[in-house]
Amino acid sequence: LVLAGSLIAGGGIAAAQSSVPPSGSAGSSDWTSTSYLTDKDGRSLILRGFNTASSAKSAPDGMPAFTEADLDREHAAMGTNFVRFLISWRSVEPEPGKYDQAYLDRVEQRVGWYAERGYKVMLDMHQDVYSGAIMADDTAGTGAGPIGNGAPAWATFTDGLPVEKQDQWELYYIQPGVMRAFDNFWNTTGKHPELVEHYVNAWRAVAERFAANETVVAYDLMNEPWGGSLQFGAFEAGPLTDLYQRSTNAIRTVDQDSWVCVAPQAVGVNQGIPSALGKITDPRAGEQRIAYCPHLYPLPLDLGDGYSGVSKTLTDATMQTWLASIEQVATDVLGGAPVILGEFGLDTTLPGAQEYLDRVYTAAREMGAGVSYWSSDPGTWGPYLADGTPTILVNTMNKAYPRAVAGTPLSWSSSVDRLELTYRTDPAVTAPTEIYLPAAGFPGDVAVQGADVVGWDQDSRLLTVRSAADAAEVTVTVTPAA
Ligand code: IDC
Repeated sequence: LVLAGSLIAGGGIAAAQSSVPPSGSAGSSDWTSTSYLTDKDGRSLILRGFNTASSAKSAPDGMPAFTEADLDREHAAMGTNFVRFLISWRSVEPEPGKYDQAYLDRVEQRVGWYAERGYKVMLDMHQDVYSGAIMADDTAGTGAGPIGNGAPAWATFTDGLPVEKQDQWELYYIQPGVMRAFDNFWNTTGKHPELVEHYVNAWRAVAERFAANETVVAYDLMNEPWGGSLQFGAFEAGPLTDLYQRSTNAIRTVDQDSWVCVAPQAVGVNQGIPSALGKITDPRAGEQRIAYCPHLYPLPLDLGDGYSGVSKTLTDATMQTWLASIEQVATDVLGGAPVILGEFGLDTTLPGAQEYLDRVYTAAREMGAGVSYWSSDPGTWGPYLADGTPTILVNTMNKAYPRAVAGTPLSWSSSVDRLELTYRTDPAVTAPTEIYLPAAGFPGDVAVQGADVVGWDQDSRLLTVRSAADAAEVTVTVTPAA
């Protein structure tokens, strides 16, 4: 991402960075987030899945080119339990104040596919470079143009400033017309206070539809926020935090239980720079349900290098600062929010790709973070090429993991034929702990230590176990039966 490179290296926004609060602890590798998203039974969820999909961004009907058969293949081959499902403002609110219920029907149908297979869904209000309407073309009238996606055309005000063709999509972010569209959206120009209001109300319309839906567990309020002429502290602690608070308040008027997920400014923070996001207060009765869903895109990988040599050294350094930054926001700012790594990904054919994937999944496991990989779209970044050939992602994803834990996970690990999970029990949770075990390492019966087997279903590959009622802390070990 050249843009991040020039912003970071150029120091043009160094002044804004000084308003970033000092980092708390130094991102120790044994950091475990203190909280998890929970299901209706109160079990902690460990979420693994994909972003589905980039193909939705400019589709006229707003739907990804991802069929129920594609989901079946993913489910059988990788045992995923989570999706970050892309939705868009232009599809939700195609005309000011008119919410497209037929679009929400289509989203609900897809959510139904996931529900049938036991998944949890996070709806992601996606945008890249504001809107498809930043450049005139035959689809720009709907906001579904070929460059950019997200906002409807009626909410796109470039004020006649130019948007020139760029070789890399990220570079559109600093085109004058795009900068102005964001400045108008955030009302930095003082001319469009109505736009954020519309955005907030669009979220309320979505939440109204999915409030009673147990499969939709989270709302990712805005993909990769960009502040236009406001950056870092001036943006994140200002209009971004404000939009998150207002959206949260609006969602809570119709939906008390879904998690609200917030992300930092993308440029810079995706590459490990600290965030200046402010606290969001959840008005719901009971525990806060605010989650933190940052992205991870180390600069060398984004520029097309593999995970080797200098690029690896720099990526490792990024990981260190990124972890510290994420921990600081989740713990100190958001008060112990669960973390979902909303996006990370790379071209899986690059040298060192396997090692990088393993490294990130290990970090996510140690943090207790959910993960949605970018993305399920066919190609070398995804699990399958266009002709259906699997990439290294399929085997990388298809690992044993606890999905729903009757308490708070303290640590877990797995190899091909062994899973170990330690958790603090929660007497209020009566549902069993659920563990996914792939066929490769667990072809037949299983041996379980530390808990009683409730069920083992070799079709769904789900093992359910229950621990002794009086145990405060439990370690469960699963291996293939001898
Ligand atoms: C990319 C798609 C690419 C598309 C581009 C612009 O892979 O085909 O042209 O978006 O819409 C992000 C974004 C995510 C990007 C992804 C990979 O959130 O939308 O998808 N990425 O570039 N941030 C960093 C990387």
